[in-house]
This record gives sequence, structure tokens and C-alpha cells, in this order.
Amino acid sequence: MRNNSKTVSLIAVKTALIFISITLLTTCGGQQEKSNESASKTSATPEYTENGAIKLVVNSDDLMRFDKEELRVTAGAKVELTLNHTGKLAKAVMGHNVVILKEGTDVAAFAQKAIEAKENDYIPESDDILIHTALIGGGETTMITFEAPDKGSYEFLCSFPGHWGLMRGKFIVE
Ligand SMILES: [Cu+2]
Repeated sequence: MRNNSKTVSLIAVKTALIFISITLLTTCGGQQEKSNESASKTSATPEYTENGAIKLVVNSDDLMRFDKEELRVTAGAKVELTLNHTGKLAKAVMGHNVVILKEGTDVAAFAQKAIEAKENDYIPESDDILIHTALIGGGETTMITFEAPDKGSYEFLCSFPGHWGLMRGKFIVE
């Protein structure tokens, strides 16, 4: 009888160990996936659409963030830029767009001017804008195509009031 109960408890211990090992393996795998997700903040390796345009995808969220700090294209190339809003908040409270400004534009001054253009989704009348997407809310997506300008380093931002401090990056044309 004693031997039997020892065997039973040994089996119980083994089962517990196997369970712990599986849990550890699963947890490690999950963490690896997460680090892969946040790895790329630039568009260094160009992707192309079926039409041969450079495909740029920028994701934005309810925490006022773009997932890209840098976008890279080549001068004169056809570019397709997609903006996704993965959040839930409405356009009126957490609207996002992508505005690319001409070289040498004072970003702070432009953002200030944009605040006054509420009726035009915060796109002010200005010569400083190279291109811009539509303003979208949570769950929405928008896309524009355009021809990349001359070589240079351009600034992009979200022109919704108060967002450009966090939501901005470089648009680099090589
Ligand atoms: Cu925004």
C-alpha cells in the first residue's frame, strides 16, 4: 500500500513539472512575438504594391502615437501611403492624419495654424503642405498616392490639435 501511494505522488509531481515546462515555453514564445512586433519603426526595406508604387503603412492609435518615426522613399517614385487608426476613439476627440511638410517649414508654427482650421479637418490654407491624408477616427483607414518629391529630409506630423508633439517623424527622400 505504501509503495503504491508513493508511485501515485511521484506521478503527480511529474505531471506538475511537465505542466510548468509547457507554461514556461508558451510564455517565452509570447514574449518573442511581442518584441518582433515593436522592432521596426522605419520603412527601411521598401515594399511595393502591385502597380510598382512604394508602399508605406503608418499605424496610429488612441495613445496619440504613430508606429513609424521615419519613412523612406526614392525621388520621383510613385508612393502609396496608408494610414490606419487602430484605436476606438472618434475622429472628433482622437482624429489622426499624416501631413508631410515642405522642406524648411517651421513645424510648430504650422501646427499652430492647423488648430484654427477645425472646419477643414485641421488642414490650414498653406503653401507649406506637400501632401496630406484625410483625418480619420478609431477603426478607420485612409490612403493616398503621390509622387515622391526631390531628395531631401521632410517632416511629417498629425495636425490634430496637440498631437504633433508625439505624432511626428521624418519623411526621407533618397
Ligand atoms: Cu492625431
